[in-house]
Amino acid sequence: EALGVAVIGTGKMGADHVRRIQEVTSGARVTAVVDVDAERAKSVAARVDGCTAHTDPASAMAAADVDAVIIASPGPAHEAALLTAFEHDLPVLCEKPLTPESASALRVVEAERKLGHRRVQVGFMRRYDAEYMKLKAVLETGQLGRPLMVHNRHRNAASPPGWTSEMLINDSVTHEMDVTRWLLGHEITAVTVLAPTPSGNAPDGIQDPQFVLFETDGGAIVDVEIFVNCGFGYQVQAEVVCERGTARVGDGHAMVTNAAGRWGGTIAQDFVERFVDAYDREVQAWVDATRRGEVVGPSAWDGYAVAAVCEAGVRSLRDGGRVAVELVDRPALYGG
Ligand code: NAD
Ligand code: ISE
Repeated sequence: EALGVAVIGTGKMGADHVRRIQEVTSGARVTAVVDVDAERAKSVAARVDGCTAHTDPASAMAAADVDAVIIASPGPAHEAALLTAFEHDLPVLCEKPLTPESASALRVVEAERKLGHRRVQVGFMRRYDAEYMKLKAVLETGQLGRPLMVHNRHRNAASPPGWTSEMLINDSVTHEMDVTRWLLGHEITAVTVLAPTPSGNAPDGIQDPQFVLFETDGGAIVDVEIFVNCGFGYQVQAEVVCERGTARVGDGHAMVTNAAGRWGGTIAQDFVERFVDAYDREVQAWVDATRRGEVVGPSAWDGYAVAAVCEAGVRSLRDGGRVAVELVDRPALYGG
């Protein structure tokens, strides 16, 4: 029987996940949606046969036809929804961030540890992107030697209203934090944020772009250009420099045209377009694992570690200089 999924938060990501589960994913159906905006929940539910609309995550999670939960509400609402899911022992796909601070992330880790088994997959979808998967596979063969450095570019066309300088770290560079830990198998030990004179196209008061440096416990150096008002589109690129060669993804050369004395291609305009296959693969992997009674993918521990790196990054942005990352010991549940 199909897995009954409740989707909490029906904004940009949540509504897209509802569409995905109904139209793309096999083995699941949306049985409930939740939004504090009752009208939004109702209008999304109306598009799905047998789907109920709720304004309170707890009422959806108590429903008999809800077997699993996708959390796509804003980060500050994640902790309460996660703890309620644990009370019902429901599997969860939680959009990044797990929670916005390391203290709340640690409370989630502790609650899952008390439950005694993993329940959470965090929505770090780049691990499911075909190009990033190829990059990891190449590194794992060892043919390029040891990774020494990673250069990342992360560009968005424009920042949404209400964005702050800290959100470049907490909402955007968070993906490079996860990718670094996953690709290299290292922990990030320190963060340094450098800030050029902001672009004239950045909203007033927003430090955009930023140049972020990670040091890792495996001795690698990782840089990230984050630029969320680049104007021309959505671009995510990574180049790993190893002892015997380099490997690079994200150039977007699926098709190159030649015409009228010029060559070129198109640039995606947002993450929904660029990472559509990654989200599809991520949700399918979650559904398949859940139906097998397993949990795969980025864990609550990964969510906690990234939250701790974000805090160091925000401190470096605010106070300048290099900030060390402090992590608690990794519990046995997460391989510690
Ligand atoms: P959004 O603002 O478009 O949607 C959020 C929705 O949640 C809104 O409809 C809002 O009314 C609702 N909401 C607010 N508080 C709630 C609560 N307590 N319970 C239930 N619903 C609540 O935001 P979004 O861009 O869809 O982002 C949602 C989540 O997805 C965030 O965690 C964000 O970081 C993440 N995200 C991930 C990616 C990715 O690439 N993986 C991309 C964008 C956003
Ligand atoms: C957004 O929240 C995401 O998660 C996207 O993947 C990222 O590229 C973007 O900068 C964030 O705002």
